[in-house]
Amino acid sequence: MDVYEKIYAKNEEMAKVLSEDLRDKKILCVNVLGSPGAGKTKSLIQIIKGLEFENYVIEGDIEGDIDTVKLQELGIKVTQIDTHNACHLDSPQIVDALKDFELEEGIVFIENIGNLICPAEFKIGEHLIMLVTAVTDGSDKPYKYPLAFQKANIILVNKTDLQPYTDFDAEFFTKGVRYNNKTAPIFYVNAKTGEGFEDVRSFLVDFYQEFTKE
Ligand SMILES: Nc1nc2c(ncn2[C@@H]2O[C@H](COP(=O)(O)OP(=O)(O)OP(=O)(O)O)[C@@H](O)[C@H]2O)c(=O)[nH]1
Ligand SMILES: [Mg+2]
Repeated sequence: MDVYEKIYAKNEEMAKVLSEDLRDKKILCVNVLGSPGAGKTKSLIQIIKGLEFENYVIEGDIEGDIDTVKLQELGIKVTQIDTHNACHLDSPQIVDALKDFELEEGIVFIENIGNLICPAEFKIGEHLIMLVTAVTDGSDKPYKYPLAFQKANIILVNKTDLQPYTDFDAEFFTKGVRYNNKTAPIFYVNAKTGEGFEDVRSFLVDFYQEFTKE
């Protein structure tokens, strides 16, 4: 096993332990993936606004705390990880960041680094992957970044208010998603107004109920 394989295996092992530990504590962990600027932070704000759980957010960024400050100002419990140029978060970083919270039963959302490549390859203890894309990203993204779409459990297509200004083709997009992923529901949302987020919250509530039943 070369050094990269070793790092990868260690990360996977730690993710498994973390995910089981969180499950025992009835804490659902959601890994939020998406390209830079697709609307991950704004979507999280809309989701958390109407979600009656204890909610926690880990903000992953290459540099800076702009998103963390936004969430803090809204009274959301949030902590920051700066990866300093690394293109994805890993399990040891999450284990460390979770120490910043006094966790109760509820949901931990982890906003991963904005890209559709590496974050899809590294588990970080999540039970659910939420992929946020936007009409402005283009409808070809499932074809170009298949792994992220394959791994997603729920897909948000954001910025529907901008649809008239783009050539986003919903049929082509859905075909691409379904080629990789037969089951993930696709929700069209507008994080600017909150439109469409009711259904996203319902999905999460139902998922949480199933998750805590087992
Ligand atoms: N018109 C419109 N703008 C949006 C919508 N959602 C987000 N935005 C804007 O798009 C920009 C990026 O949104 P963010 O939520 O910061 O995106 P992000 O994916 O968290 O970005 P990074 O953390 O930098 O990767 C901001 O200027 C938002 O105000 C939307 O539904 N419609
Ligand atoms: Mg963000």
